[in-house]
Amino acid sequence: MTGELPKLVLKKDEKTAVEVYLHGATVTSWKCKGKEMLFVSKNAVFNGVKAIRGGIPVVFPNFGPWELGPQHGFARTETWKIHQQPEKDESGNIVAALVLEDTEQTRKIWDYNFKFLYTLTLKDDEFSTEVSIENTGTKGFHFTTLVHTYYNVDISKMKLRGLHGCEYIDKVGGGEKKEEREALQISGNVDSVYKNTANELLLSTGDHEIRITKENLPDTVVWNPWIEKAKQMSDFGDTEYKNMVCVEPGYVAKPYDLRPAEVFKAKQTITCLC
Ligand code: TA6
Repeated sequence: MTGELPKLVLKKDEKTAVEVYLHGATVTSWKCKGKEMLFVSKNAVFNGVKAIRGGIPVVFPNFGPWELGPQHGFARTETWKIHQQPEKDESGNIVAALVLEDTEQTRKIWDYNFKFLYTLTLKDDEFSTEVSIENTGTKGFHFTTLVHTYYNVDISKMKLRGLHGCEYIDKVGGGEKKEEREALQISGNVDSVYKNTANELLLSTGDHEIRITKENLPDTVVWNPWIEKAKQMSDFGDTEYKNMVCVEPGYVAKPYDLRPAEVFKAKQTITCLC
């Protein structure tokens, strides 16, 4: 039930489109070649309060548990404003932008001034999300940010390449490890924070090859809840772990210190290669 929450539709043609809700600036659909590339749980809640379970939730100003506010920060549960309606650019791509600025509500839990501009660009086989975070106040602040991208996959066939040799924090098994595998496959609960990863990763979903390219997002989180954690999530089907994986580019291993008037820019580009 996607409800009546306001959203933008970026439509290039009958087989190429993106949907993004103002709630959390959450992209909930990227159709490429007529196929839905992103996973959204059939139990996802669209009540304008809870974070939408799936698509591309925006994590800011904190990745993970946060002593000041909700896990993964407030960006994914705030209502963003339309900065630019979807429109065709000179190259025939569809561009739209949403914006989130500090409010009385956000300042109550995190007393800083910011402007987060989120620009979406849809091309034929490629979709990018650009992050621009400006410190609009007089106080410096630190933050972590990440695009929490959920992909439709057959988990029994899924392979993720590009993390070989990276150091990572294993949040399931504990400790810091080094990735020895050339291609990551998942057969259990995985929650890993890979540090200083390559700017290009290749995700084989079982049906498609998706190239994940990132700029100024040095880290990559890989997550699948598997059986027990899937059961514990009310907004996630008990067996949905079989057809999703999260591959999440972010700036999360250490916070970024943003000085007054400074702008932090980052970008994720996902391309369907076949
Ligand atoms: O990105 C992985 C992760 O941090 C996991 O630890 C898990 O908590 C996941 O995010 C989902 O978090 P959420 O708050 O959306 O349930």
